[in-house]
This record gives sequence, C-alpha cells and structure tokens, in this order.
Amino acid sequence: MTTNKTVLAWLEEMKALVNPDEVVFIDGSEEQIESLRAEAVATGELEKLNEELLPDCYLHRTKVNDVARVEGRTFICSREKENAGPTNNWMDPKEAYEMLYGIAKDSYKGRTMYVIPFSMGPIGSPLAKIGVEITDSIYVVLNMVIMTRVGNAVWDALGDSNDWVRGLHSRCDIDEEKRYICQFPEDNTIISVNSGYGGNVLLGKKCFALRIASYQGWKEGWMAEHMLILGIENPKGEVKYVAAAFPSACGKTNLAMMIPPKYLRDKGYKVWTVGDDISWMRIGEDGRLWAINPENGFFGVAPGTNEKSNYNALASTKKGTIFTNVAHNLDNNTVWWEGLDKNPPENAIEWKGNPWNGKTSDEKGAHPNSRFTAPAKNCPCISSEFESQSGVPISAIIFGGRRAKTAPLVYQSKNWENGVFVGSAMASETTAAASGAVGVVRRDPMAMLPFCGYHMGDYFRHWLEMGKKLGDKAPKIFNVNWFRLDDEGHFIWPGFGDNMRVINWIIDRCEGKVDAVETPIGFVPKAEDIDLTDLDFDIDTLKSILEVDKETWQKEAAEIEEHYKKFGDRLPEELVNQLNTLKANLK
Ligand code: GTP
Ligand code: SPV
Ligand code: MN
Repeated sequence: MTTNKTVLAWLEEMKALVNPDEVVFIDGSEEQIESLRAEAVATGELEKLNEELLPDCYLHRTKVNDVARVEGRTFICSREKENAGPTNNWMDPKEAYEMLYGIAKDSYKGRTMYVIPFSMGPIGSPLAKIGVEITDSIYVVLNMVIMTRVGNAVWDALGDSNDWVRGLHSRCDIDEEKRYICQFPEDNTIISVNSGYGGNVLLGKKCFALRIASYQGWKEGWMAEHMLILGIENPKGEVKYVAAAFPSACGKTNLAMMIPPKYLRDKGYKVWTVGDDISWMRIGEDGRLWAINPENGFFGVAPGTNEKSNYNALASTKKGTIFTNVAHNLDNNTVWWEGLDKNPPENAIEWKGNPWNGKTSDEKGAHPNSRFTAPAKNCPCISSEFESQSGVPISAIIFGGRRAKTAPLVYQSKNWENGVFVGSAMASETTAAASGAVGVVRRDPMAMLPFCGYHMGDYFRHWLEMGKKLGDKAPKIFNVNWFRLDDEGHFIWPGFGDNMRVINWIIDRCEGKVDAVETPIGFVPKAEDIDLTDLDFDIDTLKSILEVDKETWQKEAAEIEEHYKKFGDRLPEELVNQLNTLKANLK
C-alpha cells in the first residue's frame, strides 16, 4: 500500500466514479497472482492449459469485435488541437473527460477495482517511470504482471512524488461504438473504455510507454521509441547494441531474438535480447545514447512463430504465458496457431470459441493478431543487461518496413539529419495489429504514426535536436527492408536469422571496417560485402534487392513531398532541404 497523497486522492476520485463492490491492491505476491488466476479460471475468463506441457499457462479469448488496436478511436487530448498534430485524432480534454467519465460512471458495479502500481523500466532506474492502472479485468492484471514490474516495491520507489501516470481502464460493455483510448499528455493521464484487447488496455505499453512517454521525452530531453533493442556479441566477446523501429507486426520480436546462421554461431557470434517493442533512450554522462526496455515481458504476434522462425520467442512461451485468441487443441490441452507447425489439431476450438478441425477447415484457427504474453526472463537469449539501471549504449538505429518494392535490403543514411529524413519518410504496408485494411502502404514515420503523443513536426524537430546534442557520438542510422517480393509474390530475402548477415554489415559500417557505394538515397553495400556463406542465394539476386532505381525513387520522392505537406510550418526546414537534395540527386 501507499501513503502517497496524490495517489490516494486520485483513487478516491476514481472509486467514487466507477463505484466498485470491492477494491484490491495488487501487491505482486505469488499468492495473490495465483488466487487471481484461479478466480479467472472459475469465471471462464481464462482456461488453464496442460500443466506438464505448458506450466502456469492460460488461454484467453477476447470478444470477436475486440482483437486489435483501434487507431480510429485513439485520441490525443491536448489542450490545443494544433499540438496533437495532423496525424492524431484530437479531442478537447474537458469534453473528453466529461464524455469518458460519463461512460465509466458506475461501470465497476458488481465488479472489483484492481489497483496496479507498475514501473516501466527496472524499479528505481533513473530511466524508469511509474504508473498506476485501475482495471476491472483480471486478464489485464495478469498481463500487466508479466509485461511490467508490479507490486509494493513500486510504491516504495514512488514515495511522495506526483510524477506518475494515471490509467483508468474499464471494460464496460465492450461496445465498439463507445470504445475510446484517450491520452492526456499534459495531465499524465490515460483513459481506456470498452475494450479488453492488449494494446488498448495494458496501459503501460503503447498508451504510456509511447504516447505519454514520447511527450515526456520531448519536454525532458529524451526519446521514447517503437524500437527493439538487440545486443550482438562478436567472437572477441565485445557486444554492440542496435535499436530498430519497424511498424507493428513487421519483425521487431523476430529480429530481437534471432538465431544467427550456423557458420556465424560456430565462429562465436551471439545475439542478446534487451527488448522487442519499446525503447527509452537518454544521453548518458559519456555523451552516448543509452537505452532501456521499459517492459518486462513480450506481447508477441503468435502466427508465424515456430521453432525455426523464432526459436527463442517460442521457448519464452513455454511457462507462465497467457495466450490470446489462438486455437485450443483439445486433444492435449495446448495451443496452436497458423505457422506453428504443419500439423494443425483436428479436435480444437478456434479463436472465436467454435469447434474447429484444423485439417479440413478453411477458416483460421488463430486470429492473425493473436498474441502471447510471455515473461522476458523466460527468453533463452535475454541480455545480462536486461535489468541494468543505466541501460545499454546504442551504436546504430535501424528503420524498416514492409515494402514489396522500392526500398533496398539495407542502406545507411549519410548522417544523423539525413537519417531523420529517412525515418520521417518511412512507409510500410498495414498489418492485422490494428483494425482496418491490411496490406495498404502508408507513411509511418519512425514506426510511430499510431504512437506519437504530440505534433509529429515537433517530434521530427526533437529528433534533430537530439542529434545536435549527440554530435559525433550519435548512433549511425540505417534502413532495412526484409520484405521485397518477386513477381510471384514470394519474399526474395530469406529473412529471420539470415538478417544477421545484414546486421553484421551494419556493425562493420559503424566500426568503419567496410566501404559502401554511395547512391542518391544513401550508402548501399557492395554485394560481396554481405556474407552469403552457406546460403542458397545468388549474388545477382542480392544485387537486385540492393539496387536503387532512379525512376521508382523519383516517384517515392514525390510521395514524400505530398506526405510532408500535412505538417505545414512545423516541418523542420532541415527536412525540406533533405528532400530537395534527394530530388536533385535523382535528376
Ligand atoms: P508488434 O508486436 O505488432 O509490434 O510486431 P513486431 O514488429 O514485433 O513483429 P513480429 O516480429 O512479431 O513479426 C510479425 C510478422 O512478420 C510475423 O508473421 C513474422 O513471421 C514476420 N516476419 C518477421 N521477420 C521476418 C523476416 O525477416 N522476413 C519475413 N518474410 N517475415 C518476417
Ligand atoms: C503493436 O501493435 O505494435 C503491438 C501490439 O506491439 S499492441 O500492444 O496491441 O500495441
Ligand atoms: Mn509493437
């Protein structure tokens, strides 16, 4: 419990609003967690899976209308509309509070109010921040216990401070028409109603660690980014860290846990996971950029995860994991999803809760955005720096997306400013991680389109300012694209563990060990510098995906110009100059 007056006053206010039958403080103890699991099993909210094969693992199904983030119903409620910028939905905070409190009023009647104190980042780290979420869902409590650091130690770390984020979640009736995910960056407040799906309700994740934190980072001189953090150990035992921003369901978890090809493992290369989704970064006393992963678990995409594609993610799900919207294999009380193996269960329940025969059905067993919530400590390649209070120093920042054509496998920006341009112009095909059409190319600057808590023109300016402060200690900025398609629609590059071949080139560039070819968009590898040992992949194909086609890029430049118009006079001059330079280079 806490004696913090600001917390107690807010809890009183919330309790009067939502009117619960009971209030329970989550203390982080194993006994309490176990009793909540039992209660959720008793009500059917969770199903307990096979204790021998999947100890302490559970299955949950959300409502069919509630399976992904809802960008159209996500709002930034800044006092000035202009400050939310052209890429966010905006609502006046006064009106938003009134409407949301109206929806939440008495919504916990007959239910319990759970109070979750949580830390984003190792408790007590100077890079960490604290939040308090109240919820009426045990599923949310148990997911937050995996995804963040929860319990009494958080109250101790908070003390009397008022520097904490308020999060109100209410399931209400899971009514899509009344679903709202609202961030109030100026008030450190989040209100989420009428959803029970991950990214909408685990308020520490996208709502706090990106939307609120990006705003805090802007005001306080640090960065909150949609980035994985990966350590690469070379045969000498030296570890270099990279951070990579890819849009939702574009490969962060996979890259963060990849297994290098055998010939590299034999030489002594190793990969260490620090984070798979979010990175908070500050300039350290040595002038370099230092990053922590504010999370404590992985909320990963299930479909496509298998022994081969992502061994470490699969291994992470073998105990203490909550599966959401996957298929339930009734023969052995385990779970299944598309791409797990070639042996779908015959006697199963699909994600919506209907009987399902995976051998004969044309329907999917798991939702394309079905997820696992797995403790980070389960990951076989979790970094020894995962709990580090100071984080890890970042050598390279990598942007990337799903582009069937246009973007080469990898290129390096010319400098920080040019790298910010590359990030600001990023585009990717939409995925099932958010509701709406899938496969449509859209501009998604720094993979932050759905997550930036303020005007994106100001966000670009903040990136440029960070670069000035970092000077020659700034990480080098790269762009990758694992998703080039051939004329038959197959991925050209093998991807997954073989991405290590590209990461090694990136590290070599950071260390000045390899040259590159200068093109109008940046530095591209010489094909022979991407090591293809033991890979059935010919060098001409590699050349074809390293090529920068002028005509295609002229079209791309015209689209970037169009995209830039939205930002009006808040678009930094430097980026306009970058675009003009690109256009001139392409002449
Ligand atoms: P969020 O959790 O939504 O932020 O997603 P993410 O960026 O962590 O994506 P994730 O690693 O879960 O990958 C999403 C999908 O992309 C999965 O279906 C993967 O199998 C697929 N994928 C990941 N890496 C590669 C790759 O290198 N090549 C190809 N072709 N597919 C990949
Ligand atoms: C994403 O969509 O980028 C995710 C999953 O990582 S969610 O938590 O739903 O945002
Ligand atoms: Mn994500």
